[in-house]
Amino acid sequence: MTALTGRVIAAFSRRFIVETATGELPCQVKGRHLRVVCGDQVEIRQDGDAGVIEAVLPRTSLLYRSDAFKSKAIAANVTQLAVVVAARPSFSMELVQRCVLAAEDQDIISLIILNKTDLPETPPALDRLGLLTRIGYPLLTLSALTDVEPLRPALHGHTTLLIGQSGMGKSTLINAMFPLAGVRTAEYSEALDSGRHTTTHTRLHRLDAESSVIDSPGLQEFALQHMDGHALANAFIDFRPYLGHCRFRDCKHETEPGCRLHEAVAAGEVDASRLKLFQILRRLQQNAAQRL
Ligand SMILES: Nc1nc2c(ncn2[C@@H]2O[C@H](COP(=O)(O)OP(=O)(O)O)[C@@H](O)[C@H]2O)c(=O)[nH]1
Ligand SMILES: [Mg+2]
Ligand SMILES: [Zn+2]
Repeated sequence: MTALTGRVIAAFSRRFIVETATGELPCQVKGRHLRVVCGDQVEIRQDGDAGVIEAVLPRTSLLYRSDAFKSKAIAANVTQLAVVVAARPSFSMELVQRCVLAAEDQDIISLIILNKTDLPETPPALDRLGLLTRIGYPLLTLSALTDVEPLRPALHGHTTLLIGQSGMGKSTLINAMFPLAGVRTAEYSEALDSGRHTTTHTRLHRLDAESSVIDSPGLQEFALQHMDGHALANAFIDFRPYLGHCRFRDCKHETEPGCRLHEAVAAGEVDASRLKLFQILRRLQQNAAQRL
């Protein structure tokens, strides 16, 4: 038995692959209460050609996936979120913004990738993304079918979580950047004897010693319900210069007089659709809190 530390590079339900200094090891988790996700730094005890995860080291960030009823942690220690969109099929600007908000809440930087630039509908898609690029979010344009090289410099030095609605070209990007991704996944699911989990796993692909990409095929939506109204407003980085300057300290930025955010919208300093999204999300959050 040997004690080791390593990083979780594949998560299949309750089974994991951990990368250590000496190689990759299939692992299970000790006990029912230890929560382990892809990207975690862990302490393991190796026994032959398998291991047991005994502890999770402190995380710098943790992102949650959500559905109607619960949220579930999906990736730890992510430093950058990359949201993939494309002109066809059309993408939801609300979903892109929700992703970026979840990242802001964890102090993670965001990158928007407009894929399929070979499509003629690309210019209107670029226009729609202006809502976020005007605020300062970086945008990278590429065609994954032709050339993924423009993406590499943006990934350097980061653990990037790659997400996107289905059809945007996420798998095409992953396969172009990591040609062995499919083979490794098959190997892992054999090592873990969990073939039936291959479609719901999360993977960390290494680009180089300092850079990696986490891919989670099922990822549709991030959880925002765990954020309170204050955290939510702060996640809108374009609101930050105005927060704390409303007439009422506890302003909900709804219909209160002297709301500095409403003034900023009226003056054209903040986009009206951003304030509207904030109000929608805050109400969802309140409803979720009432259900608990
Ligand atoms: N025209 C064009 N099609 C692309 C590009 N990248 C991916 N696709 C196509 O978009 C479709 C969805 O791609 P896929 O990678 O499966 O998307 P995912 O659902 O996000 O994983 C496939 O038919 C791809 O061939 C691109 O750069 N240009
Ligand atoms: Mg896919
Ligand atoms: Zn206000």
